[in-house]
Amino acid sequence: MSKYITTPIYYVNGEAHIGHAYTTFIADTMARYERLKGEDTFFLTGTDEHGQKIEESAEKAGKPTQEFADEISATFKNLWDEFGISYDKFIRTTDEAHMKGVQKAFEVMYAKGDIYKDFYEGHYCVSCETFFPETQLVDGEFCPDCGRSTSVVKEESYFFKLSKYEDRLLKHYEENPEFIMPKSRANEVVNFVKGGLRDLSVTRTSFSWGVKMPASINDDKHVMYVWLDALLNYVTALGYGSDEALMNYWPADVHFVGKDILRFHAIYWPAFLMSLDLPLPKHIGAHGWWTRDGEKMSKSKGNVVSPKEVADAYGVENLRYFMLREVPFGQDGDFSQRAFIDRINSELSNDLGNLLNRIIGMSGKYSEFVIDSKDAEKYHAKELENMNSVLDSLDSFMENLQTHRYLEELWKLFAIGNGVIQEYEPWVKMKNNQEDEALATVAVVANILAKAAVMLHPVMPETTKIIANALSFEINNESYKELVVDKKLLKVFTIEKVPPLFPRVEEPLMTEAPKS
Ligand code: ME8
Repeated sequence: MSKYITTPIYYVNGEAHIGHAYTTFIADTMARYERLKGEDTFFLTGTDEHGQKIEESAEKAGKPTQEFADEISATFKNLWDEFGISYDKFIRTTDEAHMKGVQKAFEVMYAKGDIYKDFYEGHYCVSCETFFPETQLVDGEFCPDCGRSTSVVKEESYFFKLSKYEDRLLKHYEENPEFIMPKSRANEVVNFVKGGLRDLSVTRTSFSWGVKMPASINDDKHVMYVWLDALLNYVTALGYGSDEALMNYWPADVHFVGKDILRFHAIYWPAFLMSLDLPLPKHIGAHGWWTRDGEKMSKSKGNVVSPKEVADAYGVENLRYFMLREVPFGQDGDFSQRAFIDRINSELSNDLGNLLNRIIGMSGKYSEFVIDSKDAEKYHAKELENMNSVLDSLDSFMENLQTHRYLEELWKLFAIGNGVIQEYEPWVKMKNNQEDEALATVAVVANILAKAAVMLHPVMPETTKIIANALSFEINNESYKELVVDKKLLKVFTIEKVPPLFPRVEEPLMTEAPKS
């Protein structure tokens, strides 16, 4: 079976911030997790480059729009490369193949009678790239989503018959209760649809920075609405409308998105797919919003957290761990250096780092860095059983996108490991001529650490590689099967010394955000 995992494609009107990094980290973790399990996985990310917002941002920057888009798109791609994000494709909506695919989709919908020409009169929020009827505005003027002032739009437009799909959408939500994850977010979508869907304006005539109309329709003054263009990236990336080469990955398993764009993914996107006679994605995973020290991040406040700055100061893998551990998927989260430092010191440094150091220390002292698991079962059947039940529980947390529960549960392994050492005191046993018992304890703990490293790998890929090297094994699908699925132990292995992986952090390593 294959798996297909996506992030939103990010607008190129500014550089990445911590919220973009969060979505990308979760998606990357999920993709790595599926690969570890041996699934043939395709992971897509990229940039969303058309629309009025980008055109205006480029103008403000005094640059030709394409050049501006090229530059910002590259900052995203470079950042993900620097962070080791394991995407299989980085799509740009200005790619020729993508634009061809969008035109093809438009033609298919048009031929089906799902697109018709009319006249749009209403309001438009450039920042959200969204149309709003007057009845939805706040104080008759402001965007109900972002609060910014909207502009009046009166123009000829092609419309997509969204209203036609109302019943089918409702039926789909009902029959697929896990379509929207977490389930708690489904209500807002269902209520929105039940409130009645208006047909969606899918072209614009008042600016030109968008995908051109298909030649067959011959109506040059229109360009495609940016959300129609953008959503289609999930299939054009697989070759829809061009070579179709990767369409076997469709439908997507999870589209990861922030809650701000759930409506587009859970309403418009499935309706477009129904019109195109393509299967619907299995899950839309909508996560919550990150604030900084309890405040909304914004450029004007100057409190936007730059993921690069955090990663430079604290390490990108510590950041991945923190973000995925800190918030239940779907809920809002707060970035504070205090909370981050606490998790580094207590969970990474104390629970995990110390355990590794103890194994290195004890194996060096007692057995010249060679570990033999021959007596592990004999002396530690109970701990091994506890360890196995933790390992068995992990999969469902990850498959339900509950990364915080996954990590919380995984950390029980370190508690078991540290607990065994404390209880059995191998240093006492060594003195009392109970060497076999002492070495069995060290072997059990080393094995616990090995299995934990395998399961932590999707979250902290490089760090766990170092742990695996220290225990003389490699993390891959084979070791996953052997150690996690078949519950085997590493038999005889040597320990390689490594410097401490998680030095304690005493003081914040970045300047604090300006307080408002
Ligand atoms: O919406 N907290 O792009 P975008 C959590 N191009 N997540 C955040 C965040 C925050 N404070 N800020 C941003 C778009 N995000 C469209 C998407 S998809 C076909 C088109 C993340 O650059 C979150 O994933 O505004 C959110 O959905 C996304 O960035 C919005 O990125």
